Amino acid sequence: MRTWVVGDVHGCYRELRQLLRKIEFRPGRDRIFFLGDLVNGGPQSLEVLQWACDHATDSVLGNHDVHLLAVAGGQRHKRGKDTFADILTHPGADELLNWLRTRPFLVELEHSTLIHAGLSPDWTWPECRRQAKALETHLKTSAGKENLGELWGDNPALWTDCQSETDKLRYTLNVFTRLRVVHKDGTLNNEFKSTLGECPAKHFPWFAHPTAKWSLEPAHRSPPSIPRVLHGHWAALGFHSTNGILGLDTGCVWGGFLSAYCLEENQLLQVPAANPF
Ligand SMILES: [Mn+2]
Repeated sequence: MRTWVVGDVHGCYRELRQLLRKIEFRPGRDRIFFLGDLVNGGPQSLEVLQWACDHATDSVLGNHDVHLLAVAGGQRHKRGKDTFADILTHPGADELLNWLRTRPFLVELEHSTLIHAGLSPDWTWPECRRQAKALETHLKTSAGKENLGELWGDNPALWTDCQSETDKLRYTLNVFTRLRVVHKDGTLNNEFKSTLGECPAKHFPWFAHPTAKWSLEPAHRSPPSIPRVLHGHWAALGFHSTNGILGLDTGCVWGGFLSAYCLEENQLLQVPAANPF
């Protein structure tokens, strides 16, 4: 069995098909995990979501996936730049959206953990797991479905400022789907999207915060060659590998590449965007 982890597809179905050909994807031999943001931005969100629903072993949820769920449920307005109208009008939309709604925010494989964006420096590994599970469970309830809109917003930006369950869920959604850099005091910065070199003063990439609780106590006793955490979301970072953290959003929708990483063979495969800018 080969385990492939695929970076942010964003509706780029043509590139996904090319990547699967390059992998020589065979159901039964290969399992595919997506790092979230399956949809939006590219031209074929419906086809990507359908393929993932039918063939992927799993996908973690990204910010664009959750935005789609909120628009479909009437809790958020569609934005002019959104390109997932094809899903909303599809006769099979309910089944596809239900599959998406029941995806996790954190997937643990034998040696590796998959997330879309980041981990909070204020969480130990058990807390990372607990918060992901709490948010997943919430989204599956009818109250969670109907009140998805209340999970939008930047505050509380500090874990210790969360006072209610809703605060914790909103903070958790921001950590798992929007985070790139954190202030050294642990405050989430949900706006920064640029390159590592432009990281704001007194901030660290989430995976390099020097006192992050999860980093002090490894989740897995991984062989050094196998990445401990794989994430997407940070296209400006590009392919990035440091201290067992692997970033796989290589900006396909922005004219970059679509990437897949095989955990068993430590192999990176990429295809270029069909329409490079
Ligand atoms: Mn994202």
